[in-house]
Parts: sequence; structure tokens; C-alpha cells
Amino acid sequence: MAIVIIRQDGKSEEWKSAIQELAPDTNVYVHGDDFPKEEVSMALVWKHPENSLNQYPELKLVSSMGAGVDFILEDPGLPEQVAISRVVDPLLAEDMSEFVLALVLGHIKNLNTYHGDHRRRWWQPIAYTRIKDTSVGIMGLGQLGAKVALDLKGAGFQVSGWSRSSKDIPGITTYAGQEGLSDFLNDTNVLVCLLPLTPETEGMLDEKFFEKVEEGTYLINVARGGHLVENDLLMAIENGKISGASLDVFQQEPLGVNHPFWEHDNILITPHVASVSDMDSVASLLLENYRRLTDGDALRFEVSRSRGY
Ligand code: NDP
Ligand code: OXD
Repeated sequence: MAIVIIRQDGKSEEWKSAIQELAPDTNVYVHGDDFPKEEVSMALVWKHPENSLNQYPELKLVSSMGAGVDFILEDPGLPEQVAISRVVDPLLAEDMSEFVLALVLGHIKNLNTYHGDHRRRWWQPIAYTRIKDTSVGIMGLGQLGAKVALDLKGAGFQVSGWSRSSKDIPGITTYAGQEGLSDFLNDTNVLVCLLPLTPETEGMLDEKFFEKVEEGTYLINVARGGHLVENDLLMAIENGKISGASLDVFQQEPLGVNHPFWEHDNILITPHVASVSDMDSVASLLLENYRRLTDGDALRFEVSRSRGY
């Protein structure tokens, strides 16, 4: 039994060290090195190359090294019989919550606009909005969305949330399914996308969707670039349905140098950093599932292939 790490961002060796420090007796390999492939029972992946997983004949479990699994399920070479799991870490949820809080506050206090004005040496006061007068709507009330919702509520915002199945979260107005979407959007000044990317949610932030939002809604997308039809956002900002956006994720990452988002005054760009897997904390979670796999115990944080998350 062994673990293989498959990533393309140059961080595999660092992860290998973090895992081996916690479990010195475990065989941990880096994809691309020379080692017996048939030893590997668990693959730890982050945006791995297509058709790398099917090189491991004894693979039983593929774990994302982050919260999302969209890139695993999209791999045409994903072996059919393997289980899939992901990272569920309170630290990841805390980091996401802090990031979203920063973006919402920056928006209601006009910080992005002042940043542009500063560059132009313009002294131009703008009316601000108070926390208690701001309704934030969270799309996706899972591990991250629910934490964000509760923390924003605790900070004094009016908060609602939308998910696939009904939820009962104290202090949060919740809506579910397509039938609840319009009411949810009517209730929202700032919309935060924290959905997983699935065939159902792909491209859902599109022209038709933007027609349904309240005039002047602000969009925060910290989920996946695939949720957003990027040209439709530009049109929605042009026609005033959307007042602006903070975007952490994009159809193509890194965002191309000629992309129109870079030049847009009402769009704040961050480079997919809302919440980054903490190596020490995540290494021990990944090892716990490896131990469970090895001992034949039930796995944690398994993903449903049919739901797509
Ligand atoms: P979860 O799987 O815990 O939660 C997903 C939520 O989305 C659930 O509430 C689910 O509803 C809801 N949902 C799924 N499909 C639909 C649908 N069709 N309609 C309505 N609601 C739906 O995910 P996490 O909270 O852990 O993570 C969310 C995403 O955040 C990740 O998939 C990842 O893409 C992104 N992410 C981004 C990061 C960044 O740095 N930018 C960092 C970490 C994650 P229900 O509860 O009913 O099942
Ligand atoms: C994740 C991410 O899914 O970093 O964890 O986007």
C-alpha cells in the first residue's frame, strides 16, 4: 500500500515532506518519479493531468487536496471503481469566511472604487452602506457556505442562503431548489457563490440568471470560474443589473493577460486565494483517510459521483 501525489504546480515534494513527517513509515511517492505503480492504493490530487490516474492498477481512493472535486470528475481517465473523497477542514471554512467578510466590507465601504480613485489622484467621497442594511445571499450552504453565512450573521449582516435541499440554520433565511431561487434573489444585495461545480451548476451565473437578480446586486464568486458566463457578467454590469463583482476564480486560470476583466473598474480580481488548503492540517486529514482505507474502515468526506459533489 502506498500514496501517490499528483499535482502540476511544483508543490508535490513539499506535500510529500509534510505527509512523511506525520507518517514516516508510509510510502509516499510523487507522480513522475520511478517507483512500483502497483503499490499505490491512494492518490492525492490537485488539478492532475488527465489520464494519470489510470496508470495505477491497484488504486482504490482518489482524494482531492482541496474542497472541490470537479477536476477529478471531469477526468476521462478516472477509473470507474475508485472512491473519491475531498478535504473538509474547519480551517478552510474559517479562511473562506474571513475572505468573504473582507470582500463584502470592501464592497459596502467602496474600497475598490477608492483604490481606482487613488491611482488617478481623485478625491471623491461616495455614500457608504451599513452592515445592518446589507443583505447577503449565499449560494451553497455546505461546509464553507454555512460557516460564511453564520459568521456574516454574527457580524450583523442580514443573511439568506440557497441550497439543493432545505436547511434549517439558526438566524439564516434559507431557500432550496429552483423553486426557491427567485425569492432568494429578491432577498439579496450581495450574492456570494459557494456552490460546487457540477453539470447542474455549470454556467448558472448567466444572462438569464442576472435578469432575475435585484437591480445593482454585487456578485462575489469564490467557488469556480465555470459557474460564471464571463461575457454575460460584463453585459449585466453594463446594464446595471450587477453593480460590480469580486472574482477569485475564472474559466481559465491564470486569467489571460488580455482578459477584459483586468481593465474593468467594477471588477476586483484575486488569484484563486480565497481559502487555500493548509498543508499541516490537511496532511493529517488525508492520512486519516489513508489509514481508514488500509484498515478497511469507512472513509470520511466521500463524494457522490452521481451528485457531482
Ligand atoms: P459542499 O459540498 O460542502 O457544499 C455544497 C453546497 O452547494 C451544498 O449546500 C449543496 O446543497 C449546494 N448545492 C450543490 N448543488 C446545488 C444545486 N444544483 N442547487 C443548489 N444548491 C446546490 O462544498 P463546500 O462548501 O466544501 O465547497 C464549495 C465549493 O467552494 C467547492 O466545491 C470549491 O469549488 C469552492 N472552493 C473555492 C476555494 C477558493 O479558494 N476559491 C477554496 C475552497 C473551495 P445541499 O446542502 O442541499 O447538498
Ligand atoms: C478548493 C480550492 O477547492 O482551493 O479547495 O479551490
